[in-house]
Amino acid sequence: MRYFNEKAETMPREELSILQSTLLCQQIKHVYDNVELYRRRMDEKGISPEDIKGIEDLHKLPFTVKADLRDTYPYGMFAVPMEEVIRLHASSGTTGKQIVVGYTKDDIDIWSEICARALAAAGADKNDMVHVSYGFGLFTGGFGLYNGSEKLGSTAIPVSSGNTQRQVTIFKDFGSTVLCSTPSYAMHLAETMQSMGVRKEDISLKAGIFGAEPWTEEMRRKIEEMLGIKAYDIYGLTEVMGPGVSYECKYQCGMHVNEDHFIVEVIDPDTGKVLPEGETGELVFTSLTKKAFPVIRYRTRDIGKITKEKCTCGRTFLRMTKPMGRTDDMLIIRGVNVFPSQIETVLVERGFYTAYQIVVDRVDNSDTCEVKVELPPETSFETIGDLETISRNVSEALKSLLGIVAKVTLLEPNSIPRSEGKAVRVIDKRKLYS
Ligand code: DLL
Repeated sequence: MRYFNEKAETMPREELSILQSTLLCQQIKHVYDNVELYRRRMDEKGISPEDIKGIEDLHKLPFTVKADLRDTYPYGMFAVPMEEVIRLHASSGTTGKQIVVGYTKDDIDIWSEICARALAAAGADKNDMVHVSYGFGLFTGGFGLYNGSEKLGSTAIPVSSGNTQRQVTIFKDFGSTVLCSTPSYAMHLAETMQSMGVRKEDISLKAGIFGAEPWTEEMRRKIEEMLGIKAYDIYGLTEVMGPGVSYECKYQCGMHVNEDHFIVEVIDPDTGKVLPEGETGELVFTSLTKKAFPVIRYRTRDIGKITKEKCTCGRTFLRMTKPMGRTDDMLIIRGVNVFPSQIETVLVERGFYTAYQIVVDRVDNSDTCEVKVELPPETSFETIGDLETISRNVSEALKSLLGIVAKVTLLEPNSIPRSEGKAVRVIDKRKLYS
């Protein structure tokens, strides 16, 4: 059993609650004293830091939403003087202003530790070569896993994203053993390996740590098979820290939330009511130890659920499910709610594992949906003769399993552009008209 910090990761839950309560009280005082928005919100609700005596009082505090972080751009939510901030990162938001976050030296130490925990849980140690293909820059992925690898003492290979053939050569020549990338980029690397004639037996990869975008169990199995590795999920977001907020252990049954640094709640996204363990809703995080940019009850818009059931690995931290999507990712197609990840499940189960894109439009006031999917490179010519039947079958599966009417277009291998970071899965043209 591998832990990076056994004491913290296996702490009895009663002890953890006491620790969380102590840290929460300190954090609330810190934000009340140092961040105008938190102070104003609490004053408006008639709450003072003294009213927060422990985690049982968390629900009294107001939520924080993305707009709050945007409205205070760039540094309005920073809770320490700039001289204590040693690093900035920013969210990769495609709309509106970015969200800028800061870290003190202690914040970076904590972030490094939680990423080291994730690497250790995936079986990495000092002897490993950690190949980091997440982008290095304002995006948190690259530096997060890089810091984690250094903290663990393994050898970091900070390749960043892009130049995919070169990455395959590095696998072979440098002996990379652990790959850190988005799952879609891992798939692209696997395809590139195939096209270069490099077999999984020719490289030394044994594990991958994949996150930053939704991916399905079916995709996990495919990546594991193609690269000959065990694929682990990792979750996080810029606003809360970056990667490492939660991480998977070798039992791959949900991601352990680093509860000595974050409190997670699940709420009903419509009413804001806190939901009981096991119910699906929006994930909300409070940072307990982060000093430069602490968030209190931050609404992530990610949809998931949590369980406190004991995990065979011995870690006591509760587990969250792989987020199935974001509240703002959910497509409503002719009134039917569907997440892109559900479409991915249907496709991968039917052998379409490489790349796909969902194009939603509105024609004559009615929603249309086209699922463009690439044929796998190994498709034989006999099958190609029957393209129409294949697309009809996939279309019927989408209709019967998800209730959506979609036109399925089969494309030649490699016709959908690959992303080096987060994959673009959905093109919703309806947004252009609103
Ligand atoms: O994606 C941080 C990260 C880097 C996580 C590397 C894991 C690995 P942002 O760019 O701010 O930060 O995007 C955060 O990505 O709210 C989720 O919607 C999504 N996301 C992150 N991890 C997962 C995951 C980084 N494992 C947003 N599964 C989050 C599904 C994920 N979605």
